[in-house]
Amino acid sequence: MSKPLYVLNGPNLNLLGTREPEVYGRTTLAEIEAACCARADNTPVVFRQSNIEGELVDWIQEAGREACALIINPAAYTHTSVALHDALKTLDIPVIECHLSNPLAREAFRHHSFVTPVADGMISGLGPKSYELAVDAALSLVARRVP
Ligand code: CA2
Repeated sequence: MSKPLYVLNGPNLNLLGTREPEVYGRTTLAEIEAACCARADNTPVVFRQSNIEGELVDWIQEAGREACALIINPAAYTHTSVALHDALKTLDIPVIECHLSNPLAREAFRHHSFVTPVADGMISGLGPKSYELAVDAALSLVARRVP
């Protein structure tokens, strides 16, 4: 079986579909997981969410050992976390940063990302569709790689 695609989600994304639907929509994280699995087709997907920065660091390190590629929506840690930046920088698999909203169209404190400089690409602003396009992007980078 092929190596899985890891999809990691940061703080508060477990609330998707239940709070602030005017900002983040009505789709739940479980529905986004199902859409990612369908989009990834034969590639298995490991889909996780944590509110804890260190747990996300552990999972990024795990992805470096186990995954073919990583998609990460670091949520608020996008704008604060040197720890996530440092962990992502150690990876030699494709990394796609993914956001539901467009942080650049929001408050100034969301305009800086510690993740973008250590990602291969970033997809944002398309709601749950951002995740599906991130799956396409990650798997196309995997297919393009020389083993
Ligand atoms: O647009 C995104 O995906 C974000 O990563 C979402 C983060 C935000 O801090 C980033 O700037 C952009 C926030 C996730 C919080 O999710 C909630 C979901 C439902 C209700 C409340 C928060």
